[in-house]
Amino acid sequence: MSKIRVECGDITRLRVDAVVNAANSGLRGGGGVDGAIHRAGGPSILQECDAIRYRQGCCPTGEAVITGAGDMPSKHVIHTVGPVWRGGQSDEASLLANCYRNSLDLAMKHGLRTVAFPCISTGVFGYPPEQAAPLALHAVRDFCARHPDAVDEVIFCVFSRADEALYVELLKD
Ligand code: AR6
Repeated sequence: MSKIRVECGDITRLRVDAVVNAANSGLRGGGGVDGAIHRAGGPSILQECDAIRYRQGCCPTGEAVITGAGDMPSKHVIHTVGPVWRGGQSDEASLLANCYRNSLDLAMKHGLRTVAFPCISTGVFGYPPEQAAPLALHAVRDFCARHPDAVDEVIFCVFSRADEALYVELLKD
């Protein structure tokens, strides 16, 4: 059984097996949590991202790739590319669910047992947080139900009190 909980704060400070990055398909770093992860982890993360892009090209929306975590206390970064919100009729929901599912799948394949997610797509990419949160939780619960021994703990690492309130309410059920 996996434990699912919410924590409010900077994901780069978490001592977990994997932090998930809300990346872009070029894997070149950027703003938001992506920028924070590359700043905190140092240049090795971008070097590994460059090597991945050289090997397999860009990371499509909904997919995930893995690197080390450089100078961060976590061990790995799972970079996933969330959908840009275009009003909700462009497959955003299933693409966002794929991010959570594929990130956990990658964690499972690498034997990583504690995983922290930011609120993927809800910053620069504009996905409404109140729609993203139940979807994220459903995708994670579904994965954990299908793979009960895969991970010990999934943390939703929110960055605002508003997002914290959303997840606290949803986790009551
Ligand atoms: N720890 C945890 N969460 C954070 C942190 C942090 N240090 N910093 C920001 N957040 P965003 P997106 C939250 O914009 O919408 C980048 O340029 C933030 O408050 O980081 O998927 C990439 O390169 C929000 O709740 O990601 C892409 O181009 C959440 O992380 C694009 O932005 C996601 O916001 C991806 O946009």
